[in-house]
Amino acid sequence: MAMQRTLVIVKPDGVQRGLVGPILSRLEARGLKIVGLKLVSVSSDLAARHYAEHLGKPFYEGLLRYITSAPVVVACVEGTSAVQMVRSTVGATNPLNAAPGTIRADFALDIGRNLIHASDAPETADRELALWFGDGELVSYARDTDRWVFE
Ligand code: IDP
Ligand code: MG
Repeated sequence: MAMQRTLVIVKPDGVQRGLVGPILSRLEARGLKIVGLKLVSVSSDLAARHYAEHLGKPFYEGLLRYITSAPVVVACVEGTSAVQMVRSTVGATNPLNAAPGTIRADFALDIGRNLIHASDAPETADRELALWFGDGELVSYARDTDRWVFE
């Protein structure tokens, strides 16, 4: 299994509701390693670049208003197959369809307030990480617990 890095954003509702800890805890508890972390007030330019694939969709304007409405917490997490690991821990886009035990099922009700973003493919992760993190903001380090997480 290949080591990957992926982008996680605790959206404004997650920060406002005091769920940064519980959300990041679930990823940490799985064994994923945080290698980048910061609080960001999102500019409309960054929001538009991040969500460029959704331009023209009915929910696009509302989505940009949502993501720029209050600070977000952005993290880069690393682990084996991290992209898929994180997506499956996050759950389906609509909390209504998210499996119990996933973050969106356990903490959210509305597709327009679904708490968290996670990159959907390795190429997306590379593009998004470059968008949100500058040179030197991601930190490579060893964890003493790694031999208890990885065979
Ligand atoms: P994802 O976040 O699970 O990858 P996408 O389809 O990429 O889902 O949509 C990006 C974000 O746009 C969603 O997380 C959600 O915040 C918002 N969104 C998607 N579909 C709708 C919708 O039908 N109504 C309102 N917001 C939506
Ligand atoms: Mg998406």
